[in-house]
Amino acid sequence: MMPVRALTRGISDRFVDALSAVLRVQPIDLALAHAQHRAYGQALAAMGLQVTELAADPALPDCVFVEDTAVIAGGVALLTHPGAPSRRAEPAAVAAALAGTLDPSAPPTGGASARGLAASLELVTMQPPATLDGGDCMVVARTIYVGRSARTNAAGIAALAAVFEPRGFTVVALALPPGVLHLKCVCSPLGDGRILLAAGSLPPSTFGGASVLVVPAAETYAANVVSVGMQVMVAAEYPETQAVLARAGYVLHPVATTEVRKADGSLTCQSLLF
Ligand code: CIR
Repeated sequence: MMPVRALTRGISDRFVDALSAVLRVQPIDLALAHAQHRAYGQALAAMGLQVTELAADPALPDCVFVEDTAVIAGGVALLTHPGAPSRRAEPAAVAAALAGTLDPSAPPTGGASARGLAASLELVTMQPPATLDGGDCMVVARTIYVGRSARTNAAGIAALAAVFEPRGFTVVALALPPGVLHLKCVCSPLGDGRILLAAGSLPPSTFGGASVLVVPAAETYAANVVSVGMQVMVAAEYPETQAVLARAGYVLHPVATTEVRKADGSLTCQSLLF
């Protein structure tokens, strides 16, 4: 189903302290990060999504990366237990925002599960020792690919399967190439069922019969795009990827990513679509 809403979260005042494995030659420019994040929200709106932005939490440097806090598919939002200890307080605000649509007249469902009204989302909360980052999950039709990573453990994958397999999804766990933070650092779903994949990262056959569009290895970062139908938000700094997508008929929304990249972030990680 095509997403109609996007949830984002502002940039923390402490964004400069965000986790990062990349060597920051240039420090994060906080003002530029804010400007790029505004452009990100505008691009989501231009793609036809109704955008809700949660306030940033100054105590949570990585809070802009909301994708990692939930996996949403088939009318269910699984709130994650993020792999990085410093990020474990992030899902609470996202859960509250999604639950803010609760129908007060609906009977309580009890436990960690509740049914939202406006977004029709059922909320389920992952429990430790499971850990999982949403950036490791890629939903393509009724399949959820999930990367085994430093952030997503076997119990997290089992919890994902326990929630989504009874609801008709197949969960496929994948080994990631060395040094890759999240599955969606090397691939992302396009809005028409195709997959965008960085050359040399995972074999295209990983995705069964799905049609795969390949980004040159030199532009691996740009394999992470946000898609709604034929609309694609793409990192502005990658012309070859943009040419590949334009040739394939997609409408492009280039957005600058220089500052989130300094915190190991990219495009999908800044929103939850549903
Ligand atoms: C982290 O290391 O957790 C953040 N600095 C970056 C998270 C990026 N998330 C994503 O790609 N899904």
